[in-house]
Amino acid sequence: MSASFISAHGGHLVDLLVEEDRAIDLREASRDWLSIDLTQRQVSDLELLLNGGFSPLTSFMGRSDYESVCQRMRLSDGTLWSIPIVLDISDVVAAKLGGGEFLALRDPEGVMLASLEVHEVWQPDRREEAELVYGTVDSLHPGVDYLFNKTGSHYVSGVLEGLRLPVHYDFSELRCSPAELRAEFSSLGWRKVAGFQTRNPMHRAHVEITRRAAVEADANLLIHPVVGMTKAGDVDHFTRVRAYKSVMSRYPRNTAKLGLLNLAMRMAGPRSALWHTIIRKNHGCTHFIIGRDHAGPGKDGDGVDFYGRYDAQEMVLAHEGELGMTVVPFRNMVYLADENRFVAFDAVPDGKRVLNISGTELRSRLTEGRDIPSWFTYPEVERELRKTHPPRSKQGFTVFFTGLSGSGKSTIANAVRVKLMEIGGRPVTLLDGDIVRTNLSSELGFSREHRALNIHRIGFVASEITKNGGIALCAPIAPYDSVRKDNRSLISPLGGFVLVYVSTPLEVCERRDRKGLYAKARAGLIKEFTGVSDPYEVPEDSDLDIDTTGLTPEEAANMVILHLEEIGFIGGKHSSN
Ligand code: PPS
Repeated sequence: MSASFISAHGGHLVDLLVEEDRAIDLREASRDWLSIDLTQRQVSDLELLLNGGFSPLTSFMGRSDYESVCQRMRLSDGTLWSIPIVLDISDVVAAKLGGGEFLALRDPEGVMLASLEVHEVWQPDRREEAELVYGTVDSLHPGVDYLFNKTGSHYVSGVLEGLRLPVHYDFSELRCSPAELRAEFSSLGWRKVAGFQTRNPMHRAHVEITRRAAVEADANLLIHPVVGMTKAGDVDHFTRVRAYKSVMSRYPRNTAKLGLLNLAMRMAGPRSALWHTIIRKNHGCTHFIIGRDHAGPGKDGDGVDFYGRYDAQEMVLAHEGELGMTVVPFRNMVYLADENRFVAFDAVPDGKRVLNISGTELRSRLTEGRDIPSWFTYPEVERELRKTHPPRSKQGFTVFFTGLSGSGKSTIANAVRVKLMEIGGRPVTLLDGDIVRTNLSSELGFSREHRALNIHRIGFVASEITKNGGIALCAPIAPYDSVRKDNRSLISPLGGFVLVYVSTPLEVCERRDRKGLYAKARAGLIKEFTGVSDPYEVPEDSDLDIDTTGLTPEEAANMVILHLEEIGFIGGKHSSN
């Protein structure tokens, strides 16, 4: 089952994929087994276990390896390993396992990827794991958040056999296994290879660092970005990979190779850096480039960085000999404006003008459609970033009107719709309360649960419209604050979300009583009527409040249009109108 591949780069490479006959037997036998559908992170871990990216691991860790890794960064046999690789399961699944059973491990579509003969099931102390591995129990740390909020209560381990590797439909030519990379380096005669890990688009400073690293180490380059789970808010991997492909021509011909790594990052700073180095060794590297704040998760609740800027470098440097890998450390690079070159920040000559653009500044330049200087980003990279990060005037957005029945939501939303259609450039969809209740939620009533479900459905449709660059105008009562907030957090990352509170007072709505519903509600003929016999939670996070008592629909709609202009979603120099 376990083949080996010896090369100049690293040693024994684990291969857990079984022969076809065995795979057929396991698939048949699995009909009687318990199955678990793996999460995205578990699929990534499994892929690297099966293809040897995690050598010398031959399965998800058992309890003694897990505890030893947490406590002393070593497997129980003493081998250096810094991150627990465990298979978490729910208490419901755990309760069905006593040991000796087989588990079928499936991808989210149900395809069986591996079998696990269960040897151990245990309940870890997650708080202790967080303290030891991440050095914190602060849930603002994405690794801790995952451990506390998205991890099953038990871990399971045993003998792992791989039936097939997870399927990837994107960039398959760039997803090279450790064995493939080692073979390629060997056939190319690359004796020294410096690996570079990133989860960001490569700007000019990254290219400068890697080029210099190659010269310094007298090595070829493996540009090895992570395309598995990275940090929330990162540029999506599709955009990044198109950008990496375009930037490869910036390296001297045949000196650098691009490969993608389906790793689920843990953002554990120094411990992650050590892990990343071992993984790169398995992929045929002899050197590993480590810059500032490697695998850093940002700041904690007190605004302090979780790890020191160069902790990761120091950690790996301290274990270089044992790892059999050479670290190529880099300090933070800055641009010397008058000399058109990059230098380490601590090597800037006195009095020289230094330029730098932070990630936040870059995002705001993209959002506002402002220039990105070519000293910072190569034009081919900028082009790719702009495709998926258009300026606000080209992004989709949702205007979510909320307010009592008869407050004027539908009237304003309709007037805004017409005005936006007149401006043109983006498709507009009106999701009015009544329209939705007829077409999407016809089976729902007005209980708390049904109203929440109705608003979540509207939010889902609006999120799809927003994601695809359209405009969604929603006009339900949406009486509950938490449900409105769910929609904001669903939609905001995909484009704009503007909450308009149509604050027309109940007396005015009741006086208008266009549909005669208030009269019926007062007479007890309609139950759970908002404002009369059911609550309306006034929003405290509205972006715009409109009381239609003394306004014409035209005036109210104009307020919305002006607000959209003010925040950049209509107009602007990159707008098509
Ligand atoms: S909710 O709470 O957001 O799910 O409500 P919504 O989907 O906007 O539906 C409100 C419209 O349904 C009519 N209607 C009622 N409203 C409130 N409470 C009760 N019990 C009720 N029964 C029927 C009413 O016409 C609302 O339409 P608008 O356009 O808001 O007047």
